[in-house]
Parts: sequence; C-alpha cells; structure tokens
Amino acid sequence: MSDYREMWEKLGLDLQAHDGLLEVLPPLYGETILSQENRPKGMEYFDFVFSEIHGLRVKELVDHRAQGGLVVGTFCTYVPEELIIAAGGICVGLCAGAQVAEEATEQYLPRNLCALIKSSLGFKLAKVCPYIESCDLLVGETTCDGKKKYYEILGQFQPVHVMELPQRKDDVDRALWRSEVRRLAARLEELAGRKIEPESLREAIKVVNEKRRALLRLAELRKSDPPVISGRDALLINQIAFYDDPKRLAEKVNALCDELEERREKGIAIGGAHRPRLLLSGCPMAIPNWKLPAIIETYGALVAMDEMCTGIRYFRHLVDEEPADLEGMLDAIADRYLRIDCAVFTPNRERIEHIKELVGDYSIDAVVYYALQFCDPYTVEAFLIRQELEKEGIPFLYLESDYSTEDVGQLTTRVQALVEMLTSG
Ligand code: BJ8
Repeated sequence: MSDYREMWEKLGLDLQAHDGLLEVLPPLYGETILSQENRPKGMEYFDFVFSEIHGLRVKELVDHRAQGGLVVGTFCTYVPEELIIAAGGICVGLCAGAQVAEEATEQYLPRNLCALIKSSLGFKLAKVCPYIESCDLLVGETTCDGKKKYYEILGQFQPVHVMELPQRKDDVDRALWRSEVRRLAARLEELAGRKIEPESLREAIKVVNEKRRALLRLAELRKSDPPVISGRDALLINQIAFYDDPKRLAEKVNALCDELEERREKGIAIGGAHRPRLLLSGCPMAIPNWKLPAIIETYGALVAMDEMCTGIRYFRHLVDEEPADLEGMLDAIADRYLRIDCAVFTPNRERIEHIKELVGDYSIDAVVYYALQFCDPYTVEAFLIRQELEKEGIPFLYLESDYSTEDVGQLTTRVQALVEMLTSG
C-alpha cells in the first residue's frame, strides 16, 4: 500500500493501533483467500481492492468530500443506497468482522451482545476504521434491539440518522416504511444542500440495479457443478460490494463472469471433483470474517450459496425501473427494500420459502445455519427453519460462533462430521 499516513492522520486515526490492524490482515488474507488453487484471473481486481482496503478507496472518499460530495455509512441492507447516490453521496457499508478494543467496548456495551455490534463500536473507539471517520452521516435502522440501542450510543460520537423499520409487512407497515424512505431522502437533501431530482434518482436506481444484476449473474454461475468459483471468493466479492464504487464493481464482476463462463465451457473447475454442496444461512459475515467458509472449504465441502446479507439477500431483488416520477420511484425503492427477509420480521415465511428454493436451485446437500452468539432474531428463527427442512429430509447443521478463533477446533469437528455423513451416504 502506498503511503497514506498523512490521510489517516487527518482522519483522526490512531496510527499505532491502525498499523497493528494492518499487520494482521494480509497474512489472514493470504492464508484464507490467496492460498486457494487455480483461482480465476478476474479475482485479481478483488485482491487488489482488498490490498488497498484502507488506502485507495478511502482516498476516493476523501477526494469526493473535498469536492463537496457526501459520504454516508450504513450497517444494514435495509438502507436504500439509491437515495444516497442520488443526493450526490457515496454509500459505504460499515459492518465489521473482527474483534477490536474489547475492553474499551465493554465499558459501553454488555459482554453478551452480538460480535457484529461490539466490533462496530470497537473500531470506532480504537480509531482504526478510516471509513467511519470519513462519513458525514451514519444511517442506522431499528432492526434488532441491540443495534437500535447501540445507535443511541454511537450518536454520541457522530451524527446518526435512524430509520424506523417496521417488523411486519402489512399495509400499515408499508405506509410507515415509505414515509421513512422519504424522511431519509429529506435528511440527505438537507445535508447535501440540494434536492434529489427525478433524473438523478432514476440514474441511481439503474446503477444499483446493475450492481445487483452483476452479482445475480455470478450467483447463477455458482449453480455449476463442478464449481467455477469457491464460496470464499464469492463471499469476498459480496463483502467488497458494500464499499466499492458500484459501477466499477459491476464491471469487474461481469468481467469475472465472462471468464467463469469460458472456464466452465473448457471444463476448468475449482477444486476438481464433486464436493458436498452447502448452503450457508444466517447472520452476515463482514470482512475479515471468513472463519466458517474457510473451515468448510478446507475440509472437503463447498459453500455453494449464502443466504445472508453478505450473500444473496443483498442483491436478490431489483428496484422497479418503470416509475417515471419521483414519488413513484421512492415508493418503488421502499417496496424493494421491504421485501428483504431478515429474521427481525414476524412472521418471516418468505425466508423459509427462499431457503427451500435455494436448496433446489443450487443442488444443496445440507444447510449450515450460522448464527452469531447472542443474536436473538437468527438464533430463535433457526428452530422454524430446522423444523421445515427436516420435514423435507434436508440435513441441517446449526452453528453458533463469534469473532474469536477459540471455537475453530469445535467448528471444524462439526463440519467434518457433516461432510463425512454426506460423503459416506
Ligand atoms: S437485514 S441480518 S444487515 S439486521 S447479527 S446486529 S441481527 S444481533 S446484522 Fe443484519 Fe440488516 Fe438483518 Fe441483514 Fe442484530 Fe443479529 Fe447482531 Fe445482526
């Protein structure tokens, strides 16, 4: 990485702590991602983006702000990226996947809270995340209890706008959510000092839909058996999609898909022979949380699809591009986002149906359910999903984890047992 120290210093990072973080990431990346054999050439772009994770992209954000643009940070797939872009902003996903400054974090948050929330505050307190420090506004949402109370604390450090997300999908909820989308639009307009014009919103809808189409194309290719891409590489791309420039990302994902189609025609597969195909379902896996996919793929199986926010839940639905006026576009955006089937909703029948659909479409041999410890929505919803899948004879493995490495041995044993069961049957 070229020398960005001056930029990091201006952003208020703790350079020493930040150096420590940057020392840990490359070896972990090397071990988990670069060590895979026969990766497609198109992954080089994503390797480069990762190698510049705190460099080039952050510089783009800094330059954008210097030209009067906004940078807005989000923590959840319910926050409409289109509005941020239409207001002349850049949207960056801020979910974090590593334990940082635990002791300091526990001065603010209880120990028995999910790792994702604790990690987010940890990065803030330790002053090691150039993304959060580049933001003009953070947009939260009332999803789980932990997050919504956390945003009140985060608001002591930086401006936070919280969207009220209903937890059912009836007409009254839709009306509330549509008004919340408008309230966010108004807040962004105020901050940007400019109106969101129909043309810019139409263009933003197209840009974000193009990103989703590219990711959907990649998802389609993951149906190939033998596989043309590993689960780890697909996860990495999805993680990068949260913070990279959306147009550039779509271009690079499409170029990778061209290559993968060619490789498929030539019979070039990743990992050779057929391996058990697993669906990972549950909580998101933010960078650098590759623990479970790495175990699965090291011990003889493939992550064929991810039913999570760092997977297909992020790009599955497009925004309707038909509406011509601003009001119609805002409604189309609200409706698209309300279709997301996070476990915070009740009832959440769509998620169960979607998982069953994925099992068929991706020739899945077993579902591995991934819940972060202390995450009530996902740990509780697991029961209904297990019940439904077992009725259909689909093997189901429930795993709880956090961001530590302490449970690697235990996770490995359980994954190995599953793979053995699937290969011996
Ligand atoms: S739409 S999955 S990104 S809320 S893991 S913080 S739910 S206690 S991350 Fe999520 Fe939006 Fe839903 Fe997706 Fe709470 Fe659970 Fe922690 Fe979670």
